[in-house]
Amino acid sequence: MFATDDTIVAIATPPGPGGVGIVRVSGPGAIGIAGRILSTSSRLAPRRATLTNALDPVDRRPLDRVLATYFPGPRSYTGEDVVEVSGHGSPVILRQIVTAATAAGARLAEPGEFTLRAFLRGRLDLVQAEAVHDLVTAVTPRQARVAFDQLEGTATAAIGALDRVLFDLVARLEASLDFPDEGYHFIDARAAGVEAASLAARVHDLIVSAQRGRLIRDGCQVAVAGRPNVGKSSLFNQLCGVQRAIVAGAAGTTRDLVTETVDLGGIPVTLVDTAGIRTTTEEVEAEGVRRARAAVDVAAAVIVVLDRSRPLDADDWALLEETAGRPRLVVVNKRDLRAAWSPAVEPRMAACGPVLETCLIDGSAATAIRGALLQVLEGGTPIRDTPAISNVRHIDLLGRAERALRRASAAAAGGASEELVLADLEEARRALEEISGKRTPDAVLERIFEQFCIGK
Ligand SMILES: Nc1nc2c(ncn2[C@@H]2O[C@H](COP(=O)(O)OP(=O)(O)O)[C@@H](O)[C@H]2O)c(=O)[nH]1
Ligand SMILES: [Mg+2]
Repeated sequence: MFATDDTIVAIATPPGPGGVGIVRVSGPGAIGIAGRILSTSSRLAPRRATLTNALDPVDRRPLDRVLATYFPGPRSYTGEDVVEVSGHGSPVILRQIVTAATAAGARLAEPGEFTLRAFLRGRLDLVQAEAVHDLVTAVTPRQARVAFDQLEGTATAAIGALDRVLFDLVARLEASLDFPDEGYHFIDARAAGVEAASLAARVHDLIVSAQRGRLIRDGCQVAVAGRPNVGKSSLFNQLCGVQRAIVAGAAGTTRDLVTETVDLGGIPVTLVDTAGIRTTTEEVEAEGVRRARAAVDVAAAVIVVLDRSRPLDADDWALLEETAGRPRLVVVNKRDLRAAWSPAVEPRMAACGPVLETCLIDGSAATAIRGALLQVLEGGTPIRDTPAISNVRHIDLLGRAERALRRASAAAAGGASEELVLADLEEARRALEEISGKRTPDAVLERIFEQFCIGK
């Protein structure tokens, strides 16, 4: 990757004007560079805000009145000497301060490089570094909570607890191999297999709860589908809380996909309003219908909207059939109008899962729809506490650990040698260590940190 022994600089606050803007300098040269870009005569006192001026690198005239804070390593964010300069949030001034710092010997930081250094210097493990990114980019309070807990170490602790048990198991099995003649077996392959199986079950439980964590971290897509004019756009708008999609009496109004992300019980849900699905020969509408079907195909859940004031037709049944077996909410709309049919007496509707009857001309049904949709997304059991794991990279690696542990236990049960069982246990350990960053390939590190913004 990049050098880790030089001094880096970047604007840490978002682009554009703001109340305050912060330039962050980290590395062995931080304090020396601060001395050259600031007008303070004395060295900055550690962890104290010092009121001073930032100087123009060319004519040494004051650029801005700033507060400078020196965080000596190793007890700083990056683990190195850090100086933060808070000026007025003017992009021009902040850029000039950065230029002054580079003229004084700093290098422009790459995205995520401050956090990468924190990781490399052991201030954070990889899971916590990833949590920093999740916290910064969270859009719902619940995402922020999960990320903050992980930054505080919940996920690290959960993985660490598994790794300790596994480490102990591997150590005992290795000792049995290394000292076969001592007359004392620390543990034999068969017993190790039994322990591996129970550990696999613990990993599995963690994966199950992590799937729900993932829903909070990554959110999901929900498509609103149905025939033209049943009230899809009305439902979409009410869930969004704004008049986002055009609602009209004419059939075939919505032609392209309209999307909006909403906070549904802490889960960032991207709702997709679609064109009414019907058989049509009109070119633009037909394309809309194709896009609608594609959106339905990729969505995590589908809301199928039906109109109670008109008899169900072949298009309705086709959609119900296509979406059967998927996480789905069926909304039977226009209950204020005279009913042409009723879900209660329509025998084929019995197998449709949750059905909600609504009137969507006012907002009165929104709460009920949100509640029903949340239930569909959570798979029946509400996500109450904050799951320890939520990141798909961690979930994949936990899966790899679980498979290796199951292989170890199956091999041991089949009478395999200590060496063979050990190989699978080692593989499980490697997977856990890749999560925490103890043993993570550089390419993976690069991929993780390049998602960060510059200055973080
Ligand atoms: N009476 C009645 N009309 C509704 C209801 N929901 C939607 N509408 C009307 O039905 C028409 C089509 O609604 P829209 O949301 O555009 O349906 P879409 O084509 O499925 O997106 C509009 O004129 C809406 O005002 C309802 O519950 N009752
Ligand atoms: Mg519409």
